[in-house]
Amino acid sequence: MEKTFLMIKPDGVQRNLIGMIVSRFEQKGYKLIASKLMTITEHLAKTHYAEHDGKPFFNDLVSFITSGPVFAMVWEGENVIDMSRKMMGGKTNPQEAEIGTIRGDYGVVMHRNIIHGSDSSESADREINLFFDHAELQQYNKNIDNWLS
Ligand code: IDP
Repeated sequence: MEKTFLMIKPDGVQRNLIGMIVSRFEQKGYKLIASKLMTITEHLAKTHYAEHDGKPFFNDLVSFITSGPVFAMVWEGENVIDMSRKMMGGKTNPQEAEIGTIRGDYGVVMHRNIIHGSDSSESADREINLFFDHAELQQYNKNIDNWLS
């Protein structure tokens, strides 16, 4: 089953949005298989965002993402990578994200856009492995699974 890495950024944690965001993915029908509240080290931030190294916003991005705890999660389900990006808002800039999405409803500015989500299966694998040990990923069935496939 497809897996993705989602992370509520420090602004989302500070603004008490963890419960609401977890609820959206639960209610959509996705399965939470790992989560933790953690503070990202500078090294992990730079590795996670390596593709942006050298861009003008890179240093601010690293400072922001390490500025307080994040809530890191792994979710599982049908087409969860693309669908969670849609639920986040599709766009990086909350000003461009549709109302009804996470960034569209709660984000205001580009550099505080509440949530991160993997954008491909390669980045999902990479990011899950960066943030979680394999043993932290739970494998379990729910009776509701049959209603979601
Ligand atoms: P994504 O989070 O929608 O996948 P990416 O292009 O991977 O967007 O960028 C990673 C993060 O870097 C964004 O979520 C945002 O916080 C930050 N970012 C991207 N572009 C800019 C920018 O032009 N100015 C400030 N921050 C940016």
